[in-house]
Amino acid sequence: MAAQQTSLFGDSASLEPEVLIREEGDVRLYRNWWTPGETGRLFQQLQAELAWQQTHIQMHGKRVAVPRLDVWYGDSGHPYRYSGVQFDPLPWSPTLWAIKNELETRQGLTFNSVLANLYRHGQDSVAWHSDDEPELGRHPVIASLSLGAERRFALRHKTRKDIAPVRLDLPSGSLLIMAGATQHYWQHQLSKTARAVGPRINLTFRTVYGPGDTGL
Ligand SMILES: O=C(O)CCC(=O)C(=O)O
Ligand SMILES: [Mn+2]
Repeated sequence: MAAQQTSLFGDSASLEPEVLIREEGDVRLYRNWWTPGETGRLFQQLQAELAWQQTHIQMHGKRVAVPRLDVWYGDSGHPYRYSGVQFDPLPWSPTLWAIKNELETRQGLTFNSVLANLYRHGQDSVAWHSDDEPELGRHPVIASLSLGAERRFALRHKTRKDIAPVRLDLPSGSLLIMAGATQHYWQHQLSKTARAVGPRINLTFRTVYGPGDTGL
């Protein structure tokens, strides 16, 4: 029997995304961007390989631990600031570099940084926010990859009550792309859950502009 040819990019490379937001934003979901076999291997590699740390931010004058572990990787010279803290990226790890290249090849996009989040259990989360820091430029393209436990993600329009919020469980192996004016008009969150859930890794690939770069 002839050996079956397995695609480098899994079986879902040609699938069209589901469009989740098209009004005052652009959000698309590729549910099966990776095959289940790939997600298990990548989750284990990233959990072991990345320098997960506890980040603290300034909130109302107090130093507060964020409810998750995280770490920035990327090209040097592109620091990122939020909530009063500057993050200098670590040099690309081998697995992150491979994922970045696969993303760029398959989606025709380019990135210079990634924020990795590790949600250890159901009490880890990300509160409502927009990724609208000035160094992300006017219309950031953010590619968000999910691995591990399925968790509830939501988007809500900042001002318009006539546009329904979007809620969905992000499956392991999915790719969510937020582009256009999404960060300007919409906020997103990953809520806590009382369910017993395993860990989840999320990678948000971004382009961070420096003061000398055009594109701001
Ligand atoms: O974990 C997620 O799905 C979202 C993470 C996120 O929004 C962020 O890190 O800015
Ligand atoms: Mn975000």
